[in-house]
Order: sequence, then structure tokens, then C-alpha cells
Amino acid sequence: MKNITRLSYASALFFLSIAVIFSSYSYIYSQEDSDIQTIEGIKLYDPNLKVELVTSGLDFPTTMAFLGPSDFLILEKSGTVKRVMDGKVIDKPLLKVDVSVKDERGLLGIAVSKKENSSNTKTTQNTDLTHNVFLYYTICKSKNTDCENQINKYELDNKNNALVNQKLLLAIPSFPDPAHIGGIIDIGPDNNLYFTVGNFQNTIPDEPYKTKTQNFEDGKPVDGRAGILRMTQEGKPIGEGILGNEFPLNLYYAYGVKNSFGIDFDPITGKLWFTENGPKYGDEVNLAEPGSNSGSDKIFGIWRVNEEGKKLNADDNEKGKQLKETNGKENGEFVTVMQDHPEDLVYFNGKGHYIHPEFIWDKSVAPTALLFFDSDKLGSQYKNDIFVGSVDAGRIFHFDLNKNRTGLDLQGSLADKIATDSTEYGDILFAEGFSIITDLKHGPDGSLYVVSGLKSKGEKNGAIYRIVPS
Ligand SMILES: [Ca+2]
Ligand SMILES: [Ca+2]
Ligand SMILES: [Ca+2]
Repeated sequence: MKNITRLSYASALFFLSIAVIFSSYSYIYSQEDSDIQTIEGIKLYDPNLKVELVTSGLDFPTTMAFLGPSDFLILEKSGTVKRVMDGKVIDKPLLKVDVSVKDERGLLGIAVSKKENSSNTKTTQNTDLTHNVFLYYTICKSKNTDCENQINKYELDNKNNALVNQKLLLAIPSFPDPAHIGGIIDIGPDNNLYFTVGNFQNTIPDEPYKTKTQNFEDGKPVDGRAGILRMTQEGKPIGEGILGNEFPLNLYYAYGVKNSFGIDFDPITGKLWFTENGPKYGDEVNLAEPGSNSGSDKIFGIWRVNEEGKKLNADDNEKGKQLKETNGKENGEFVTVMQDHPEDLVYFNGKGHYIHPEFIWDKSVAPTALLFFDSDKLGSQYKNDIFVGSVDAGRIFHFDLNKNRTGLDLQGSLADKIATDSTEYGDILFAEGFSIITDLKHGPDGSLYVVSGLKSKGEKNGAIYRIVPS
């Protein structure tokens, strides 16, 4: 039963594969005009927009990064970095990494920065090395054991189309489970690397491994899991740590994060927003400040967790009764968290603080990429808004921000910041019918790019689409 009780890439992939095989749901490419294909099965809810296929035949693509217009790198979970130019996959991969691919492990995250090839430097520079490329992946020293999640820095040899000069920046031990790996990397407005690291365990683990960044005060020492971490592009800590000076606590920007596949920075305020996957309930969109604690593994959404990883019922046990009295308000039968400083979380001597979600899906959708759309190409109504992708039904959600950009502008049944189920999606549902959406990016051409990661047995049908004006 355990496999059914967690919603993860692996299990969702399994169910989606089955769904594709046993239903009439299929991807049919119909030729509309000479070189633009439209895709049946994908629904856009704005009649002024349409979807185009950019490239297909990929083996479970995870994340992408643009080098220039019509020129980007795409990762395949199995360990390959490919380059796509003008919609064509370049024959020779730029890199193959011998990653562990078990469940959610693999080649997961990429970020790219331009190299400064200043003409007035005295040192001889290889001007073919145009970009720094940062990759997040899982390496195991023996089969599925002795594993670590690494961030490595490479240089792009643009002439020879290769990633060279590998430098290991950070290695985080990855155990006990091949689940909740995180792996998304982004470069902040401060030019530093920000990346997500999950709690490395199934939603209901056989043997929970508890650390302080998962809000267990008596837990094991901090080891890099369950947060959003940051470091320089050379892999160095940034000044005094927000939560403390000891490595790796000094790398944490936020903690109490079970697993995140989406981070981005508001182009107006520079603030970091992220998605977080709950345990079958309580998926979140969050606004992070330095030292933010999202409450995992004890709170998801607004709900307290019981020993089975389910919402805590106030009458479950003494703990439930006590928390209901002292720490929460009753919302139906569950113990909810409404106040600003919930007890029994870890606050690192007052340096951390609890954050309430800005949005909650009660029934899990497994949110993935979060993107601020810094373009008005799709219409001024989308400029600087948030898009969020999901595993479930390949949906894209669209959120307006409030005037001060301190939260989302939610109306009607969403004004409580909670979508109880899909009947409340009306105002925020932008598109659906992709497969597992693993990434969303804003292209240099102003379009919204969608990485659709489905891989079914024997076929490589991961694809990249873009959404453009019709
Ligand atoms: Ca939270
Ligand atoms: Ca808007
Ligand atoms: Ca609601």
C-alpha cells in the first residue's frame, strides 16, 4: 500500500503510464499549417493563446536552461545533457553522467550563467568557454547505496559543444530513500545559486530519519536536507549564515521544506517564491524570506501531521488534544495551524521563523515548476504573474499577485487561499493535458516553454512545448 499512499514522480509516472496505455488519451499531432503543429489533448483556457511543439523524443526531460534565442540545454533524468537549437536536438550530447535513476533520483536541475570574458583581462582566456553550467544530480558509489546529491559546475565549450572543467561544489548525503530529492537550481538577483533539497524519504518512511531542519529539535545534525540552500557560483557560503555559521547550516535560506520542484524570484521585489509537495494533501505555494520555516515534517498546508503522515485529528491522541488546545484552531475534525509561532518547531535560537503558505491545494496536485513570467508577449494580463506546473493532469496554474506583491490575489472560493479540490480551479487553471510538467521557462522570444516529462515503456515521448499568441 505504501506505493499508493505517496504521490511522487515515480508513482505518478507509473499511474500516468498506465492511464496512457489503457485510455484513449493520446497525443495526436495535427498539421495546421506548414511548420506549426498543434497538439490535441492539451487544453489552453485562454482562446487568444495556442500551444506549439518545440521538440520531442526526449527520455524523461527534467529541466531546461536557455543559452540564447532558440538555443537551450535540456536534461534527461537518465543523465544526459542535450542541446536543442532551432527545435533540433544536436546529435552529440554535451555530457553523460552516470547518475542513479532509482525513483526520483537522477539528473534533475540546471542553471546557466554567462562567463565574463572581459577583453581587458591580462590572462589568456579561452573564448570558446561561454557559459558556466551548474548541474544537480545523484551519484551512488555502489548500486543505490552510498549516494549523494551533488552540485557540479562545468564550463560550456561552445565550439566543441561539450561541458568541460568539472568542479564539484557541494555533496549532500542522500538517504534513506530514493525519494524527495528536490534538485531545482536557480540563480538569484544577487548572482548566487539557490537550490532545493528534499527530505530524502518517502511520505511514510519505514524508518524516519529526523533532523533539525525537518523540525525535530532532538533530531540528528543538520546535513543539507529539507530546505532551500544558497551558495556562491564558486560553492562558497555567503557571509554569516542566516541560521548559524556551521556548515552546512550556513547554506540554508529556508528550511522545513519537504520537497520542492519550483523556485523563482519576483522580478519586481526580488523575493523568492517556491512550491512545496505535501503528503497527498497540503501542497503549497510559499513566499520565502531569509530564515523561513515552512513547517515540514510537522505541518503541511495548515494541517498538523499525525504519526501516519495524515492530517492530525484533534481526538487522535493526547498530542492532538493538547495541540488543539494550545496551538491550533479546530477546522472540522483536523488540528490546524493559524498562529505565527507554532510550538514544537525548530527556530534555531530565534533565527528562523514560521511562514504560512500563500496558497494550498488540499488535494495534492504535486506542484512542480514555479515561474515569474517577465514578459507581456502573451498579453499584459500575464506580465510578472506566477505560473505553476503540476504532475497531476499536466496542469498549469496562473496566479495574479496582490498590489504590494506580498501575496496572491485570490477571489471567490479561493479567497481562503485553499483549493479544496478541482472544482475550485476555475480562476487559476491556465492549461491542462500535458504529461508530468517538470519545468516552465520564459524563453528569450517571450513565449512560455513547458517541459513535459512523460516517458512510457519503450518510448521516448518527453517533449518541449511553447505557448504563444494564436
Ligand atoms: Ca508549509
Ligand atoms: Ca496578471
Ligand atoms: Ca477555498
